[in-house]
Amino acid sequence: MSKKIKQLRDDFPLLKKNNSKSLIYLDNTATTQKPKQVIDAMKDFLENENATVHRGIYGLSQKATSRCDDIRISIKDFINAKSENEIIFTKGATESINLVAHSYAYDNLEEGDEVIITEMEHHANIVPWQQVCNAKNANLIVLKISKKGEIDLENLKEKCNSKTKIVAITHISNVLGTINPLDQIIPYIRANTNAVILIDGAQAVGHKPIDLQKMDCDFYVFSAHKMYGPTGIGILYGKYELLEKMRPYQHGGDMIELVSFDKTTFAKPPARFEAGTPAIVEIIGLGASIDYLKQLNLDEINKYEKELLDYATEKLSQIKGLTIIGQSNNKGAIISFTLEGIHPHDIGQFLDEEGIAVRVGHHCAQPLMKIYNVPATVRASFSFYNNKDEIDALVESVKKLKGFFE
Ligand code: C6P
Repeated sequence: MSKKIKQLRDDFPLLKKNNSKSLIYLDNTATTQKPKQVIDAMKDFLENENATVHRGIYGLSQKATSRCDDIRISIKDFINAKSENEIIFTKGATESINLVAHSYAYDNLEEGDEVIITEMEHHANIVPWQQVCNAKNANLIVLKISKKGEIDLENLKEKCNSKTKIVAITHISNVLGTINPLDQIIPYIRANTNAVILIDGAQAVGHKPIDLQKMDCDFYVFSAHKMYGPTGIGILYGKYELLEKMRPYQHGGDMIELVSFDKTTFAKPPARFEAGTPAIVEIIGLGASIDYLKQLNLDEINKYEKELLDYATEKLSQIKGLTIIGQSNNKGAIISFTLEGIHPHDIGQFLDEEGIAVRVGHHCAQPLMKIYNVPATVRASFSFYNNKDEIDALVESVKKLKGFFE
């Protein structure tokens, strides 16, 4: 670990707090901790600059408006979108996917059309498509994954055809950790279908550099709270030529051009998709988290998090009866496992008593649990502020628990 990465932990107040035992936080896939820079930016805005946006002629409001406009540009640069008008503020990845399902899919799917997802999707990237397919008599096609937890590319080739209208795939699985080979998948879909492609980036942004012009998807979604920002704010990126043709998701203030009692015309994107007063303080927090990430070297962060993953994989694999679910060669720093004879919830509870926070359960991926024939898993997920000592503590605690059962 470089000195710079090691020092970053000091930016996170919650990790410094010492109750009876210090916290070992290994639930970064659910939500990351927040650096002081994000907390301070939000506090400072509330204390010194709070005002509404897009609605005030007075200086304070204009300043808030221009800060939010600047943050939209900063996000555009961070993910290398073509224009800031392709960046829509939503509540998070879930709302972003629902927005596309409602504003794009309901209008464009016809009976017999097909929407492709994969077996490793989070519920947020299953249920919206399932519901729109039900409503439009379209078919939800689910791509198979291998035992290791990788998308079966042959199956993708078999399933892509002229009926394929939408393909929605996760960038990184929140359970298996698999990083999907989008550099192979997206060009194949482009060459063989006219489908629009949505990538669920909830587990990727903040962990690796994202270049959307290079990736060439149509929609990309993510949540600020998984990238060191606040909850309640996220992003939908959409290619402008698609957004321009989509109808609004919600109606109300700020998304209109002209309103009369007879009819309404709508603003151009992104405003068209941002009805109501936005989550201004959260946007400020997201802006600060992007600034924070921009001063890091994400390639270096990615390498370090992979080092933690490899270390944890090696150590956990040595425990007899422990099975790692998701063994792709290309993984984000997420490790799910089961332990023979001990229910994941009991493991989670024991680890909590040891001061270790992991997630247990189905991780909002019930179909995936069924595929692996497990009721639930224990999931440890790492960030750059974690270290090998914490992994050692996790491993020792799992061994200790196992000892009680022997
Ligand atoms: N996964 C987890 O513990 P929201 O809740 O909208 O911020 O993100 C939804 C979402 C979408 N896609 C993926 C791949 C995700 O991992 C998540 C959130 C959390 O795994 C909470 S269930």
